[in-house]
Amino acid sequence: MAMMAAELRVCCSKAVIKNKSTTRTARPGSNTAPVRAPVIMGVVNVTPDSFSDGGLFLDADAAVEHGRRLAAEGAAILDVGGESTRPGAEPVPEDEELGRVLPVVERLAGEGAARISIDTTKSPVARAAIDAGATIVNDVSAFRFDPGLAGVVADAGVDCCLMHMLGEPRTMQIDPRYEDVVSDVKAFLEERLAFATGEGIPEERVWLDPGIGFGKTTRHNLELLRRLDELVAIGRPVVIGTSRKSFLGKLAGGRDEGERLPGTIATNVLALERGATVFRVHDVAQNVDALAVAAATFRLDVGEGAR
Ligand code: PMM
Repeated sequence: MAMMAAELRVCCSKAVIKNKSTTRTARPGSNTAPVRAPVIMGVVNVTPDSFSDGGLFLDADAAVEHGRRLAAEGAAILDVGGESTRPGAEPVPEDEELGRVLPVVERLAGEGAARISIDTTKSPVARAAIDAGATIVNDVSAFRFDPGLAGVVADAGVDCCLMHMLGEPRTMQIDPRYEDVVSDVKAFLEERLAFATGEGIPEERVWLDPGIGFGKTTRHNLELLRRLDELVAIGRPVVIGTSRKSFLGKLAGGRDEGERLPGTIATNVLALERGATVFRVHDVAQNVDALAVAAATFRLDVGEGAR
């Protein structure tokens, strides 16, 4: 477990991810959850229809400029995606997705300011992105939509993030039901981890994500966050993506996408305390600051320049 943060092999130029040590912090009324140095994954959506930034960075120049800015603000990873996964979204043809993401991955990877993650469920897109310099495959279907993608990851020797989703984006928000959402998601992630290792991906290369908002009600999302330590106990780094999602707007009395940063930060701080490692966000600078303060508080580690 103590090796996890190091296993992420993130380029650590920012203070918030400088300290890779893992310590245990007691939390009232519960077991102890490991608190790890937070790693920020900035979202670069090259799509016309993503729920909060669709259409803003469809042009490759705009997407690259956005990625540069997020890296400068402290994102250690840039997650480049060319297919929206918003509820109800239809799949995007492979060549269209490739045309959106490839020029952006090539340029951002070439600049080396951050690791590049490719947010895709398709083998050909992942393969081309890896050839262009991506070192992480973020698959929101956890190899369910294209099982051959596991072999692409294994052969390339890159990392992957496997996320839970109930069904598919087109239908996932239609009356989602679980027996116990945390146990069900945990069983799914364990099964997907076993599939990945069976396909030749070393366990150290697999990160897991509960898929906040992917076939979940507000109560499901909150239960997953409240009991995140149960997913951390699987023993792999946990990625969390609450950024600007609709349940945050509902809980705050009806906030639009652009007004959900306070809710995003609240959930990320809680997730950090419960052991999450990677935080997928749109608003990098603000989350970097918030998580630096939270991490220092949990570890009583004020870092250089703050003594
Ligand atoms: N959320 C979205 C897209 N990709 N990947 C991971 N691993 N986790 C997430 O929660 C996640 C994701 C949807 O958000 P966006 O449309 O703003 O990118």
